[in-house]
Amino acid sequence: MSKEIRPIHVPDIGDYKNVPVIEIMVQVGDTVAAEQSLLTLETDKATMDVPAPFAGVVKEIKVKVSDVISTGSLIMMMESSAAAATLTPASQPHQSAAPAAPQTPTQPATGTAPAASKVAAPVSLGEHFTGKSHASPSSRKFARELGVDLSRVKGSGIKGRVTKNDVQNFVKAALSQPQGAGGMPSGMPVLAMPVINFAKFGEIETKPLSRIKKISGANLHRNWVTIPHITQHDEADITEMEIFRKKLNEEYAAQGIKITPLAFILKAVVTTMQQFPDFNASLDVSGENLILKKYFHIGVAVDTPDGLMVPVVRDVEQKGIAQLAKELAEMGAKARDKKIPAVDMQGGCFTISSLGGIGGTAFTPIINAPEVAILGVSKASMKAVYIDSAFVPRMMLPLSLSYDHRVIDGASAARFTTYLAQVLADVRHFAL
Ligand code: CAO
Repeated sequence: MSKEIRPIHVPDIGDYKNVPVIEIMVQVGDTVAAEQSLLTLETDKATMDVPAPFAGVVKEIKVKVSDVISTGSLIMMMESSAAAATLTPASQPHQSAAPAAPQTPTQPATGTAPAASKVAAPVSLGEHFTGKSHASPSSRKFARELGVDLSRVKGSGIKGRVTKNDVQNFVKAALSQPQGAGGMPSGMPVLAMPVINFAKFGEIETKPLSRIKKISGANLHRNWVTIPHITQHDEADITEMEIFRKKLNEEYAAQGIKITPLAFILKAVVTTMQQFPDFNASLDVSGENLILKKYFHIGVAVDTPDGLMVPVVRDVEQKGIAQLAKELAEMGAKARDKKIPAVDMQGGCFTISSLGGIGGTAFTPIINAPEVAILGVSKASMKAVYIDSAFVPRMMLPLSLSYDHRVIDGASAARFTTYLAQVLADVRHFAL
């Protein structure tokens, strides 16, 4: 049987031009059947698979994910046998509808694409309106075969598209859930959230979550369920620090710099991290090693109208209080104006979440992985503190340190907050 290497072109896809490739389903060397999906394209409305016009072996792939292609573009070279060389009628490009819906009507051939016409005659490309979860037809089929509910799979493809790999990873993760004796899931099963029609109980309004909330929500959820959190609470006597801060504020007012307690806390945290290097670390992917960092970049949670953002102040150990105060104010303003570039939110070693300007006495901040600890700061207040046989009024600052118990022991955490409180009580420690 004679073999022949033949080009595969994009068949007629109607009026669509420069359509991005979002998934390539085959690799060089793969043997494919006629009609098997080779790659998926996505228009702004739909996805469509380009099927193999004949059975054969993939010899060369001429495009990659994100390339844009149109009718007639060369996508692959395939070796066919003489027997397989005849195009099957089904190899025409075809359009299809949403996964839940059956096929849409076939589009007429345009006959305007000479390259495509070498491979395929009239066209009917499958358009898959993907509903809630975006996925190519082949990924949907794959998910259906495995009984996977696509709405539960997080897509890693372009625009959050669910790929076959995502479906595979979802199944792997499900199978690796801890099993008890007899292969039964251990412990209590996690119940699915009930679907409640709130309108039954009174008037409601539906407000979509902001983009920032959706992104931070997914990260917070992962960190909360995968990191064993403990929160250590303490109080720092910042009476002297506050006297000094007010003096500094008078000095720097002319330069327009406002110094809040946060600048001191930032500096005190880094002074403490220098004494406790395990707090400036991340677990590596194997979970068997700690990566210790020699730089001190601190993330600061900023409350914005669209949700929480965590810009990073770099090289805190090299900066003075006034400089830090200036950067904090600029960073907060930029975050609220949505002008923080992504790069300024990367590389943090530790995070501070300060609710001190608002109120509260303590809270449980969620660790910002891959960091191993986060400091929550609540509102300082005057308290009667028993010192040298008498109650004296002192300004006390509440601290809440959440830490990853896989990396940090409770005793280390208590030592960390104790030392941090000492540094804040006497900021001359900054100079040590
Ligand atoms: N105790 C008492 N007063 C405090 C304080 C504390 N711990 N921290 C700040 N203050 C005071 C400041 O001195 C300032 O007082 P004046 O207006 O009288 O000068 C006032 O509170 C407001 O401070 P601020 O909040 O504007 O400034 P900041 O430097 O303390 O904080 C920033 C900056 C960006 C961290 C803050 O604006 C912010 O967004 N905080 C919220 C962070 C958040 O949402 N965390 C939760 C994350 S988990 O969802």
